Amino acid sequence: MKRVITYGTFDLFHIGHLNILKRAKELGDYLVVAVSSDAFNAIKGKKCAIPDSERMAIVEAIKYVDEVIPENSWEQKINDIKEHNIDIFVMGSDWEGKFDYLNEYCEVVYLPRTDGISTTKIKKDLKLK
Ligand code: C2G
Repeated sequence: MKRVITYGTFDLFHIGHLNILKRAKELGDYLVVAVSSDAFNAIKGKKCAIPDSERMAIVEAIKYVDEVIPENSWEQKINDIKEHNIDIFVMGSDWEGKFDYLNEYCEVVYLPRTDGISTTKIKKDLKLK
């Protein structure tokens, strides 16, 4: 039973988010997704259009996702990997190299981002702040 984890804000859920969750799940049998809390996004300097409770509910409803946990800090990944018996840590290629330190605890895989779509682009196209 290969267990996979990935992290994200998943604001204004779009095909890029769906693709990475689908492909993360294809790497194993069980997918845990850590969704950034509003408080943590403030630390990341990201202003979300959708509150964390709704972002978590949407991710939880995705058929590739088996479990959703909150992401409250940059530092929780090692503990999450241990606590959830994770075999593979997955992130999109925009994070390439940033989480290589997790190689000590599990396999680290960066998957190519989906071109042409991002939450920032959606906000710009909709003229949201
Ligand atoms: N993503 C993607 N293609 C896109 C947009 C996003 O593959 N066009 C991926 C990102 O690479 C990331 C995931 O979707 O792996 C979630 O993206 P965001 O919601 O933007 O998450 P981010 O703000 O990068 O938070 O500790 C890690 C952070 O929580 C990641």
